[in-house]
Amino acid sequence: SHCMGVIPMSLVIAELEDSIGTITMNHLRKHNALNEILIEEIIAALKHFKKHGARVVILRAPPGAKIWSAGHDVKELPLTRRDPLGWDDPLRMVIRQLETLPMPVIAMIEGGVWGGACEMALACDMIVATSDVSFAITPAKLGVPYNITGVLNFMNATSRMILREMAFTAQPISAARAERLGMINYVVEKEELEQRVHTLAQQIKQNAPLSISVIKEELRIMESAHSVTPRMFERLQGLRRAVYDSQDYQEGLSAFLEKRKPQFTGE
Ligand code: YXS
Repeated sequence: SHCMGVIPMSLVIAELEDSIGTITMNHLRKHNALNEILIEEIIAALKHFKKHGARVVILRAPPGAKIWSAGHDVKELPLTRRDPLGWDDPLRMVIRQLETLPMPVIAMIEGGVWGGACEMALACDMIVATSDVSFAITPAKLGVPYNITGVLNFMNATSRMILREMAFTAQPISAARAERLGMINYVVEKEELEQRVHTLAQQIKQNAPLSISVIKEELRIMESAHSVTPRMFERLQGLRRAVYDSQDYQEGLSAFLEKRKPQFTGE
């Protein structure tokens, strides 16, 4: 459709033009931390684009952003005795929306990508990043027991040794290294970013949307085809509960909020 439309929102700018939907995460004061409102608006934009026949979606921050997204809003994580990443957590919801959207989503990245935002970027269908970008998997830094679907999403994005290095050190890796590892499609200089993403979007747009959507859904189903028995699942959930009930989990969150280094004791 040729409808040009900007949907009025507060933390996100959503535009649909010539069958390309663009979502700009625009909550700069909080470095686009993935809070409930920002996620709701991203999901609303994705649904609007699907309804209006967009062929491809671009997910970005404003041009020149220093942080693409600081990840889950730490202030929205439960302090204890509740799963920090349960089924209805906003981060889980937006990742499921991105994965089940019938059209491809290109993550157009400038600035740092942290924690849950790293999983959100990897839940997109392609990633184009500028050379300043870094990706960090941060649960171990905060004492968060990541959830099993999230870990599977990371597993589908990189190799055994790299995922363990990123998860256990919680250190960012550069876009150049991520590209060498095949985690992202392109690293480009800032001035090339718009053009490179636009070229990909145009190439996708001229192909058959029904074919693309069924291939995307086949990939999603096959990537998640792992036989985990109820017994195995419940054992992992029990292990996760012990972590989010731990002192270390509370220490991780408090240290972040108090802007100090955490002292983890293993309790
Ligand atoms: O001091 P004020 O109150 O203005 O707030 C500061 C930060 O606390 C806040 N902020 C956040 N608030 C909630 N959730 C966040 N993820 C978050 N990140 C930042 O924004 C204000 C400005 O931040 P500041 O002063 O640190 O800015 P900066 O330019 O010095 O540093 C930017 C960052 C992004 C490098 C730095 O803010 C940072 O390291 N943020 C946390 C990145 C991170 O570890 N994210 C993971 C969040 S937890 C998550 O995603 C999952 C649960 S998990 O960890 O399991 O993957």
